[in-house]
Amino acid sequence: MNKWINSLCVLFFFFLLGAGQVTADTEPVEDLLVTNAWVRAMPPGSMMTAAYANFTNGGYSDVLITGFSSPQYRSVSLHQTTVDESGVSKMVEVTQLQLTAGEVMVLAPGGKHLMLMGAVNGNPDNVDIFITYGDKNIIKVGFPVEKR
Ligand SMILES: [Cu+2]
Repeated sequence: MNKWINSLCVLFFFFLLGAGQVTADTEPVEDLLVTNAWVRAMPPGSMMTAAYANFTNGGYSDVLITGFSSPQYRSVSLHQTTVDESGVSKMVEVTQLQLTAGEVMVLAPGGKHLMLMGAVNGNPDNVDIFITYGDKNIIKVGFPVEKR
């Protein structure tokens, strides 16, 4: 039921996006859209996991994402997984994420991800993540925990 409602919301957002593009002189409805959000399910007792999503700039100007937080994890930071010359995989923190108008940034396993560290109260079924962007805008996005 919840998933069904989520899909409806996503469809509705894309409808709004499309409508915005037809009448370019109106204000954008949403400048930051978060879709396909999920958190990797971890074994009981794990203190950390990773979150993934697509970030879409549905507005007409650049969007700068500057911060992430969650009441369920002590630390939420954006990481980029890279592989160095010797084939060793490592993660580097990305402090800001700039999205140009219309850009879609995909966070996926093996690339960019949100690192959730320090589970406050065990492994949740759903993680609320607050995203700060632009001029002190904050949106709350629910990330379902999934075994993938
Ligand atoms: Cu990481």
